[in-house]
Formats: sequence, structure tokens, C-alpha cells
Amino acid sequence: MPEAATIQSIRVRTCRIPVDPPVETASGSVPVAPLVLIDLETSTGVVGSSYLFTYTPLALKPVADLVAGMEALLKGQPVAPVSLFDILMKRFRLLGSEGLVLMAISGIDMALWDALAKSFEVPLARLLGAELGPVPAYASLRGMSAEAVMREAGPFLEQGFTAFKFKIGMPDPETDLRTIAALRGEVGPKAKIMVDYNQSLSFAEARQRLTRLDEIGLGWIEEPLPLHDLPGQTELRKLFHTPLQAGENWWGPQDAARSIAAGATDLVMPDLMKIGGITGWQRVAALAEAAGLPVSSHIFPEFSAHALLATPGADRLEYLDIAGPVLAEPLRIANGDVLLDGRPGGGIAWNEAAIARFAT
Ligand code: SMN
Ligand code: MG
Repeated sequence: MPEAATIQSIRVRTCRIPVDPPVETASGSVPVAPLVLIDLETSTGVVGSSYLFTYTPLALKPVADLVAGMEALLKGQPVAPVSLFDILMKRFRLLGSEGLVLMAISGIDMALWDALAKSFEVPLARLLGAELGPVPAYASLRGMSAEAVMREAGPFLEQGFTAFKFKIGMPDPETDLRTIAALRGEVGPKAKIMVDYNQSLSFAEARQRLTRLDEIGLGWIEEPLPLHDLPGQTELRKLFHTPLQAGENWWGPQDAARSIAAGATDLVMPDLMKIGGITGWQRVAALAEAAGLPVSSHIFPEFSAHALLATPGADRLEYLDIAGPVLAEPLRIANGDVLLDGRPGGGIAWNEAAIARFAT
């Protein structure tokens, strides 16, 4: 049993990584990945690492400053992620423990879990009580055009992926249908195809567009409506057979609880950064299990692989590699599964030369 460690310091760095090709969505594109890199040093010398993706460079410094500012609240505290998560969530209740604040708390939570797993010299999934094994994944494509998705799908097919997602919501619905048909032609009749509207439709538009999509046999239709339109999502879910997917934009377990209680989605996909890190994820995984909803992940594939292994009803990992350029090694993929090796922790090791290159 390792000696009880306390938090000594939190090192925060920022970088901007070109996203090539950019991630295109109906709600905007991501040509650059602003990342906050976190290294939490403990009294035993173990360092827990994690990263946050802030979507827009405008949020990069505010999130980095929030993480750095939380060091004063945590210095000397035990490496106890569950206890510290609740302390931090309560500490920011007046400001609101969601948005950028919760992103910062999530980043610290992931770094704490990484440090704890390293201190026990086990992979994070083992610390969470799970055995290591292949994590079924899907290839999350970046483009929205037929040319882009056909071009991107090829290398993923060679890696054995059998499930593919891309973002739709083009002005003309026919364009989306043509792109789905083009991807189907590329990946074959047995592969799963999922689509993602990134909250871009009104209820009336969704009812119209999903009427056509519902006949195609898609794996899921993700976020057709804005995040908080739970009544609309619940109504839409009753109208169509294709499973609705949501969760990447839930701020903490409370948002998940509201959506699941409203019966607003068939599938859930919490985002480790917005849901409260590993601690928040675990609470949502329990809610999903109680409601019988399969759980997938949203980006952050490194920590998500560990979290999914310890999640009842785990469905698929979203494979969208954003932080790869600053990591020492890419995730291993075989036959469309993510394969974790037995190294201790959550799997984040930095490529320091790359960080220097992309540092802001
Ligand atoms: C998405 C949008 C923007 C950046 C990363 C991912 C998308 C998804 O919603 O589910 O992949
Ligand atoms: Mg999405």
C-alpha cells in the first residue's frame, strides 16, 4: 500500500495544436485545438497528468488560470479525487460549478486519478476495479462533405474500424443524405454509420429531417436539438426509431440526471471534461445503468478508454485524436478497438519537444 500522498503543486501549460483537417460541425468548425496541459505533483514525487480541450482559443487562458488558481485550494490536501471533487464543487457554488469552472475541476480530477493509479502502479481501469481488455471504438470523421468522409474513412477501414460517425446539418438536407450514401458506399453494408447534428436544428427542422434519416438504419442520431430542449428531445425520441444520442454537453452529473429523467435520449455519451472528470463520469455511469442506457464517450480517448472499461453497459469509445501531437505515444488501435497496455495511470505521457513547438 503506497504511503498517503498529498498535493504539492499543479503545473499548467497551454498550447494550440493545428487540427488538420479541421473538425467541421453544423455549429462551427475547429481548425485549432487549444489545450490546457496539467501536471499535478504529489508529495511522493508521483505526477498525475491530464489535458483539457477548450474548443476556442478565447477560453484557453481563462481555463488555464482557473486550474492554476485552484492550486492554492488544494496544496497539502490528500490525493483523494472523490473527496476533492465534492469540496471543489461546493467551493464554487456561488459562481456556479459548471462551464469553465467545471472544466478546470474535471482536469484536476483526471490528474488526481492518474496520480492515484500511478501510486498503486496500476492502469486507471484496474484502480476503478476493471480488467484490461479491448475497448470497442468508432472512427469520428472530421469533414462534412462526401469527398471528405470518403477520404477519411479509408485509413480507418484499414485499422479495422466497423463504425463511423460524421457531422451533418448542411443547409440542404439532400446534401446530408448524399454524404451518408457516399460513406455507406465506402464502408460497406455492414458497418455502422452514426450522424451528429451538434444541436443545430429546431424541433420542426428535426422532425422533418429525421423523417428521412429514420429510414436509413443509422446507428444513432446525435444532438439534433439544443442541449436544454429536453421536452423537444423527449418528443423527438417518441417519433422515430433511430436511437438518439446525447451527453457531450452535459455539465456535471446533475445535467445527466435531468436528461435521463426526462427520457430525452436513448444513448448517453458523457464528456470527461464537462461531466466532472472520472469522478463525474462514475456518477453518470451509475445513472445510465439504472436507466438501462448504453454509455459511449466523447473525445478524450485516453482517459475514456479506462473509464469505459469500468462502465456497465459501455457501448463505444469515440476515436477522435486531438491531443495526439503532444503525446509521447498514440493510442494503440487493433481491429477497431483501443488497446491499453499495462502501464500505470490514465495513459497521458507528454511529447515535450512537441509541447515546446505548440506552446502559447
Ligand atoms: C465534436 C464537436 C467538436 C469538437 C469535437 C467533437 C462532436 C463529436 O460533437 O461528437 O465528435
Ligand atoms: Mg457530438
